Amino acid sequence: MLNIIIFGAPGSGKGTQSLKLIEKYGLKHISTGDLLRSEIKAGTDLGRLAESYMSQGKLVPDDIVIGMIENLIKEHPDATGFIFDGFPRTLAQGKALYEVLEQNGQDLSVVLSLEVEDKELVERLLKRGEISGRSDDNRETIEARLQVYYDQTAPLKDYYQGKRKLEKIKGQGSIEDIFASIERVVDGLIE
Ligand code: B4P
Repeated sequence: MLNIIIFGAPGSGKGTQSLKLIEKYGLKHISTGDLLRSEIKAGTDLGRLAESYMSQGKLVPDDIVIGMIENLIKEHPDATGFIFDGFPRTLAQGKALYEVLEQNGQDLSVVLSLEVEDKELVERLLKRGEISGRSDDNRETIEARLQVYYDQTAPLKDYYQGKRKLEKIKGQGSIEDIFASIERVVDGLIE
């Protein structure tokens, strides 16, 4: 069973590399960003609440996101493993994930941390904003998201380093070269 967290700042390529991981290793992809965006699109109460945070670059409250993840893990008892993309983003989420995996008889395999300089993150997200139509891909919100990342999410790196689960991956360069670095780590876990 492979349970992988793909970790990094906004725009670091978590979604991009997750797609390649699914293709190669056949894991169940759980992207909290995608889940929240589909709630917004469906016009649910949860979606309206999420949008009020996301459009300002803030994190959606922990209890909402943790509840979504718990349900998904329980709904897929036969999965060969999960890729957690964009989750956890706070220490509380990290601790909740450990508990829910444990309750389901599973463990965390690795945290792949995509390391990208701020300047490139901003450039990528502004470029994505030209085509994505995402309300959070504009300069002001991108800067707020980066600040939230350093304040609330980056401390998780120390948490996972302490658990000897953190693997830093150079997240700049071609998508293929970055994935090759990821493959080396993941293949090493399987062998
Ligand atoms: P997410 O949907 O997780 O999005 P992200 O951090 O912006 O993007 P990601 O890192 O996946 O970047 P991508 O591969 O697309 O979060 C959005 C919001 O949802 C958050 O701000 C928050 O409000 C909310 N949310 C989500 N999860 C939450 C949680 N757990 N708790 C609370 N709130 C939560 O790459 C970005 C761009 O770069 C793309 O255009 C891509 O094509 C390009 N790119 C990728 N790799 C590249 C490379 N190597 N070179 C050049 N460009 C590259």
